[in-house]
Amino acid sequence: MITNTEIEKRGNLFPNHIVDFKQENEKMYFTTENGVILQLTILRDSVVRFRYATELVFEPDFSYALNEDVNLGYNKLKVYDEIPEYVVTTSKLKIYVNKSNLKVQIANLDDVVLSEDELGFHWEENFDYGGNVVKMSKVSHSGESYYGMGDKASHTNLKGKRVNNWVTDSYAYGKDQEPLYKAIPFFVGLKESQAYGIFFDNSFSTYFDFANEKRNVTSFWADGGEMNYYFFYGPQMSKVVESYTDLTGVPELPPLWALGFHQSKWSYYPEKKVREIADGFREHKIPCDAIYLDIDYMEGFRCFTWNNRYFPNPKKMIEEMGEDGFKVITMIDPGIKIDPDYWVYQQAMDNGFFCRRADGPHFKGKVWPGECKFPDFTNPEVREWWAELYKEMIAELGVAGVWNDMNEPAVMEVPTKTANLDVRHDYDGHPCSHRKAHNVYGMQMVRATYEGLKKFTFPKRPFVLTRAAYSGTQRYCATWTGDNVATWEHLWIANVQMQRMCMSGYSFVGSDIGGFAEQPNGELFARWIQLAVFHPFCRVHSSGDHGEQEPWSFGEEITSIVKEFIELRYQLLPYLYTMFYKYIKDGLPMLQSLVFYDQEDTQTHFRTDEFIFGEKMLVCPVQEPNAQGRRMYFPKGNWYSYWTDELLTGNIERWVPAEIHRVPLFVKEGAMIPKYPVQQYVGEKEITELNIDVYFKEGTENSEVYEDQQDGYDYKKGRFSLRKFRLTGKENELIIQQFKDGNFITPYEKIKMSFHGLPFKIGMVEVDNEEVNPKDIKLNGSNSIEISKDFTELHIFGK
Ligand code: NBV
Repeated sequence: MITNTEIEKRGNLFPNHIVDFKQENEKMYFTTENGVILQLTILRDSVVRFRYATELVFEPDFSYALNEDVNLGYNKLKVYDEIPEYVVTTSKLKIYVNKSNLKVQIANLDDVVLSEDELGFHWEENFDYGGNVVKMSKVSHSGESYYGMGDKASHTNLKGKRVNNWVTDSYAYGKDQEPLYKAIPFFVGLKESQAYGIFFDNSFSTYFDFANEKRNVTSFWADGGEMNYYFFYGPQMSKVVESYTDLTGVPELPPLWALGFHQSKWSYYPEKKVREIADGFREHKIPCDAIYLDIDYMEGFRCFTWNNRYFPNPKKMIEEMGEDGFKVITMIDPGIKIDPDYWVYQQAMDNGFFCRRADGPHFKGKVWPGECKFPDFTNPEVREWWAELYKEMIAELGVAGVWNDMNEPAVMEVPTKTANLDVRHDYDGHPCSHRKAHNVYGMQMVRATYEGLKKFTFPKRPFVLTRAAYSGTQRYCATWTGDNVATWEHLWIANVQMQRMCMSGYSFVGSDIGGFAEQPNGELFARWIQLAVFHPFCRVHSSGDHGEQEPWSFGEEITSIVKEFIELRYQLLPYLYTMFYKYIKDGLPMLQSLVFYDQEDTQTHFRTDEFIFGEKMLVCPVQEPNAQGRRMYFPKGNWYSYWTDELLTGNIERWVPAEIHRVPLFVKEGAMIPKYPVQQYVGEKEITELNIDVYFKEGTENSEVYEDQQDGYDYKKGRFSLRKFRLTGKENELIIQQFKDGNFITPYEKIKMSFHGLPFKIGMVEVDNEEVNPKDIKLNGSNSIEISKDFTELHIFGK
């Protein structure tokens, strides 16, 4: 890795004084005497784009990261020509552009500086490849913190770290190892309680140095392309992440089964084995919705083929699995075996779909099938062809989802682990080398896969999973964190990676539960399950060469613990689904690091372990062996123990018990947590009653429950049901108001409310202002009642 100092020594170039200013609506151009142009675009009052050209020329404006439906528009834009700077103001920000050196300072309306150029934009000409190494350095203040950046296996707060974004097959990676599988060049900065974000939209290898090399400098740079970054202002972290997520997009709702439990291994084959695993789940009564087929289902690792000896009749097997409530997910890799008799290879050859080297020959690389060629997924025609290849697998055989592996692309037996840098790509009509296309290659592959699945699973929703990702990939698919290891340290890593990905706009994420490489013991496996049932994507996967990793592989005690937690996940499905709905509606991350939950509390700035699941549950995994409990921090608010209903105050660190069958799990006071009965798979049972756990609070709290048909697209036409609850607790009363939206008729008629922490015994109950005879409303003991689902106000009075 090149260091800052090395680069500086090699001759940096800097903008000099501004000689021209021009404004075209939301775009402003500041031109310096030595040919640098800063194009400043106001996207929203709190979202500003900075783009720099050298030699007076901008590259064509194109990015794979951006969402087409981004919200644009601002309330106010004024530019003042002052000395010594231009001042651009919106209704949220003041941007100062220095006339003598083009340095930028961004402040809020109270003139609190949020981001300040240190050296600012500078560059170095790249003699090997042409173009520039483009760089930006900003002042870093003591007490300033940094979060986000995708899948980095480091402390959630990146202060003091340097990271590199170059998507890499990182088998058995370690803590702090760089680079990893994803390139998400977006961070959230937190300075004196003010949050801002920076997204450096540049697909070349990018580097971020968070006050690592110099204590007071944070810098980022790229091996090529443009200095092109977006600045987002909070002041709340949630606002920053929402704005970034809006810019780069969200997925559509997944089918509900995709939020169930999934079981995978490299590899389950032949068919008999797959059936055996499926039967194992049903025999143990452990819920499971999907079973994965890894590369061995293919014929000689040829994508879109089946090994007939292992799977003589995939359609029949998939059908039968379907009758038992299982979906089958298959793997597809990017490498296409060089085999003149193989139709996929022939088609790609005939159409010129494979990537070429600089001088013309095809790029070849060794992967599982042996020598392979690689489709250029940055060519839209190739993506269309690739999408069509899924027709048989999905529409005819009934495969429900696909995982794209090795799409960095990973290449074996070469030190770089990937394609040669001179490999050419179409880049959607902006031809370039692999230096620029590498980080988006996997993203474009999985985009094509998604298009295919969307078409062929219709009218159902697609499910796609990727290993490699660049910003924006969240629009197409879920992702997993690659080849981790069955160690306690990796349990810690999984926890921070999930929080970090969620903070980086990518919520549909999970780890290989139990670890991919090596073998977990029962305790580690159980602890990992206790964490991962709270991750948006929940799948056990392992390399399989070290033994079994099914939920029942570790003896009776562990099996029953694992079963209990997977059951809990199934109970919480409506809560998880509502989280997902909020993620795509508002860009709200499904998991929140404590700093995200309460940035005002400096105690949260360096916490890694605890996180908020959805908006109402606090989880803190146990990350070491033989623990009877652990210390954890409770953020602001009051929290009920999920296990005992004990009410604990926040803003304090304390020891909590957590024997092997318990994970520290707490519910926010005032929360209403919806639950379904345990099912062996999504759709097994008709939901005849919605259960809501109501956690008493003196004061007011809002909760929501989103439901729809759990699959298909009717929800987009208004066929969804959104229940918004407002709970108000008083000394001797509890009022729950319901506001409904959407016209989906939920299958159940009743809602059963179970009350936790009620400070009084239920006396009189009024529904919609009418006193109800307790017999009619079915008072179940003293702490739960059943009422008709469409009430607008439930009023409970103490005795
Ligand atoms: O296809 C085999 C594995 C897969 O199980 C794993 O999940 C991927 O991350 N794949 C990597 C290739 C082999 C890795 C050693």
